Amino acid sequence: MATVTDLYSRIIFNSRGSETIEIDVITDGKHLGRAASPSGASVGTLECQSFPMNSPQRAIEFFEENKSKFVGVTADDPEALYSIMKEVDPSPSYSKLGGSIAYALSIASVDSAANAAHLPLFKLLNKNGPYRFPFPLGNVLGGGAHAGPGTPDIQEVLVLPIGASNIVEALKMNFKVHREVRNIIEKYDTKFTYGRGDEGAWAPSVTNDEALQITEKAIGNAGFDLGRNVAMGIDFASSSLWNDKAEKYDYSRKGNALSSGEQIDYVNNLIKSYKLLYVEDPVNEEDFSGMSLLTSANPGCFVTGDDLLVTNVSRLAIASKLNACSGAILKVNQAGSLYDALLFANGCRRDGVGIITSHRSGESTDSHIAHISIATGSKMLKTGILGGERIAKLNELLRIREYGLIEGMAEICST
Ligand code: 2PG
Ligand code: MG
Repeated sequence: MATVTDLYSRIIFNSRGSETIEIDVITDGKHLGRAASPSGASVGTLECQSFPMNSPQRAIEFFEENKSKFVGVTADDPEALYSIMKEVDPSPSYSKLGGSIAYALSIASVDSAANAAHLPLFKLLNKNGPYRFPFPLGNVLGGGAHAGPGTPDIQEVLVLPIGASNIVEALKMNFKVHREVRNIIEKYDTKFTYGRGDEGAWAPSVTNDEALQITEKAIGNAGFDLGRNVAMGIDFASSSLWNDKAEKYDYSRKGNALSSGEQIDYVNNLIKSYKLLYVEDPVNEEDFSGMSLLTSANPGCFVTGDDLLVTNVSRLAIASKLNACSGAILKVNQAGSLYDALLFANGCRRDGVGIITSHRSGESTDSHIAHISIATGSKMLKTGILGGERIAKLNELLRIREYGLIEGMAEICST
């Protein structure tokens, strides 16, 4: 067991060049743990606020005033750290401390404890396993809040290498499809400059339908069968499309708007046409009943809540009661601390909801989420596709292989 002896905080920059928080936790005077908080562009309304008064500087000042309270805590125990965070900031969503401090502090602590115990982080967080590799959920073509004008309204067209028998093969398959997507885009968008969005996905000037057709073709051109070797998925990020006043989904780049019922028909049709194995936030963040309709109509597809659930146990309880989700995004910084996120993961396993551990569009070069995905029994790990901050997580999976503790790939059948 490692005891926290020193803490340091600083402001660094994320992959978008925006300020974020990094914390160092030292245990027993010598073991360094370090973590930096990510941040989203399509943010759920009920997510933790990243910084008090939207100020990273204010977050650092508040942490520095209070950090002595964390000295002496057992760093191996996310709950012990959580209890002290709650004494410092009893608000439900860390509005005084800031979600970024809660994230960085809780992950740096277990990082340090793992170093002290000479254990990989996933094993510190889950002593007994079983441990399996999550399937990498790759973002190959994108638009929405992650890319500029002219790109699709749909935020992410995703691929999942379901036919891969090991993690190396899985990563290679995603990269191969991503390369093929670029080759095909050149035929659709003659002015394409190989531009990419926040997560490394290609960001061409094409319609939603073309984006899906391009990805389907790319899977074939890469030598894979759709739905057998590689499956497709979509993150609609529907809350970014939802116009509350008009009560419509505003596909402004395409130039039309859909009512709630039309959106559900559209999603159902896309699931059929492209054999989608995964749809994320297909309806806006308050539409639990729309999610229930999609979940019951599509037992072979992970109907997944991101902005809908915001990694929050109370939202999960509503969803489970209504059978609204077969998949749940787990983003530690939506919940705040690692302990909050681990409680959410326990709830998902209890309710039979598949866990998809996820990065944010604004990321650091940390790789902790690779370990968190294995410790929580996640079926998938969502990390964008390319760029140093995305590859950092995927390469960590390859290092984890060397421990010889992982028993193959996750079970992917949805229900
Ligand atoms: C999402 C994420 C990551 P953001 O919507 O799932 O892809 O985006 O971090 O911008 O919320
Ligand atoms: Mg999402």
